[in-house]
Amino acid sequence: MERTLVLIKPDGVRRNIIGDVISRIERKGLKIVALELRTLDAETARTHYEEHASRPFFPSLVDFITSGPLVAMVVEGDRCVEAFRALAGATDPVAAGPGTIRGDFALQVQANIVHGSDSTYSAEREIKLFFPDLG
Ligand code: DAT
Ligand code: MG
Repeated sequence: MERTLVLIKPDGVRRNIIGDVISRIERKGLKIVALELRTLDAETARTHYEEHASRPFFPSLVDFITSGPLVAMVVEGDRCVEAFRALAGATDPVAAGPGTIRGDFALQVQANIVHGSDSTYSAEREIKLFFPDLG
């Protein structure tokens, strides 16, 4: 069964919409198989976003993702990488369609509420980083 890493980023936690995001995942028919509230250290944040290390927004992205507790989840289901990316909507929340998480709740590209792995390869790497004990 395919798995993906989902984060409810610190902006989503601060805005008290953990329940709404989880509800959308469950309504879709996806299964949460691991879940943890935690605050990332900078090194873990830099590893998680390593593909963006050379981008100008990288330092700000690391500050943002470590700015408070986030919810990390492993989500399982048929084509769940693609399915969750569709639930999340486009990276830029202004371009994200209504009915998507980012489209409904966000306005700024950095504070866009959720992360979802972009491929099964990324999912495997990210799940290992967040949940090293998961089989
Ligand atoms: P996604 O989260 O949709 O996979 P991404 O991997 O391209 O998007 O970027 C990771 C995060 O970095 C994204 O959720 C928000 C932030 N980000 C992306 N592009 C940005 C930009 N041009 N300015 C500021 N933050 C940006
Ligand atoms: Mg990405």
